[in-house]
Amino acid sequence: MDLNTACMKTLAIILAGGRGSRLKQLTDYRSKPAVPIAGKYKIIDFPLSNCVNSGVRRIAVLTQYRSHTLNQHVQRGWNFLRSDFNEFIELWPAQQQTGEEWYQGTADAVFQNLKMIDELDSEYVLILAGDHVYKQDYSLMLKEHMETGADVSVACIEVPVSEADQFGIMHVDEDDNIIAFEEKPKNPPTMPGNPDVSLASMGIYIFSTKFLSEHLRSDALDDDSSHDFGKDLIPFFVGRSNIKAHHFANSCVKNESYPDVPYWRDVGTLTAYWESNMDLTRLLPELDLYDDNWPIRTAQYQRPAAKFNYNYEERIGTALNSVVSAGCIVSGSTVEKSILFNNVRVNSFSHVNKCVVLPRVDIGRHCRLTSVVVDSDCKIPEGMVIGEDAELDAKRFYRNEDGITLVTQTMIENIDKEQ
Ligand code: ADQ
Ligand code: ADP
Repeated sequence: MDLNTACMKTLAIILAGGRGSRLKQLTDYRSKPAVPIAGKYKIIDFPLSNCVNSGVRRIAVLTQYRSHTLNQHVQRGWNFLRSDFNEFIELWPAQQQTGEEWYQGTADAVFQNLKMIDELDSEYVLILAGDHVYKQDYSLMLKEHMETGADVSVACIEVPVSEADQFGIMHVDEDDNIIAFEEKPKNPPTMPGNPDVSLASMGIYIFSTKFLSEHLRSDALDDDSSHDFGKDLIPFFVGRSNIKAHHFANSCVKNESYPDVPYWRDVGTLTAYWESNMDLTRLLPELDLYDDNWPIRTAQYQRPAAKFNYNYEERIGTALNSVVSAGCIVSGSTVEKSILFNNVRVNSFSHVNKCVVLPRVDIGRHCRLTSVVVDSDCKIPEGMVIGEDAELDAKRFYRNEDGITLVTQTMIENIDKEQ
């Protein structure tokens, strides 16, 4: 089978049901794949764009936890594929297809949809997480999967050993056969000859459909298991099946400015979230969003262009080293090393520094915000200072050990009530 046909005969399943609780109150009302990122996107736009750009255009998005804005986003922004060309993006919410239970874990989420998967008559299944930021050409991973004749291919990347306890960690032999796999090990093993680095699973898997379907129905997952790919299914295959590691460097879409950096982020924590947004304000970000050859798509609404009102007397009213999205108005204030999502207002005499400001936020006059993540729809009252008094911030908002403060609408309302 040629590669084009193989891509057309691949079903991508995007697991988008998890909460991502380490993002704190940012995922109180939305699942992690629905978290806004990089000025105008949601995290799920990355795997979705990768699929479309790779030629894998039969896509099921499996949703469960707080999926309202995720559903809205996918329905409004991603409904352009043509079913008469056998291309689609469908939402597959948990719907108790196989019993009384909602999705128990990631493998169970796929298991509960096996009837639909079988009916689609696809040759391969590509399993993806809905909550990673990266650019990957899945067709290159599929090519390798076909060439090696593997039953399962697991995409992997080298991570610092200090972070390795957050991932599935593997050992491979010289032919990239996976010979050991442990999910989130307390004492992560390192790569041979390199004590600083471990080889981590990216939670991206390719299976032959028949193989996956047989094993999900068989006793690979007993009743006591957590029904999870990383915890149960992948370790089960080690030593039993032909399970191969696919190195992300072989299929990542390269940034010309950083040809040796395979960019991939699981923006799991508030600091990681803040940092990955901050990266985009650098002179040369590691993530290239301006590459026309690999566009990242999203839901687009009708919005006017961003506007900047300069106060010539006071000499303020501009944005420096910042990313400012459509519909924003920066008026008589300074925005520095920050990222403003759609429809943000920054009013006179305010200073916004190293902040991530989500859609529709209104920052009143005379505010000073430093290293703050402001959740969508917040109204920051006139004169409020955030990011300068750690103790006060910890009382009113969520402030983490790295000095990043998260401000949500509920937190602001609670301050109002106390006063
Ligand atoms: P984690 O990211 O910790 O580890 P998990 O929390 O299960 O795994 O999330 C994987 C994806 O599945 C996420 O996109 C999440 O939204 C989704 N998901 C979680 N529960 C779901 C459910 N019940 N229904 C539908 N979707 C659900 C995994 C692997 C590790 C690997 C890391 C890489 O298990 O081996 O190293 O990903 O980040
Ligand atoms: P968030 O995840 O914080 O809610 P979004 O910007 O995606 O961020 O907004 C959520 C929803 O708000 C969107 O799905 C859409 O329904 C609505 N929305 C946002 N901007 C507009 C707009 N300009 N016109 C119409 N609806 C909008």
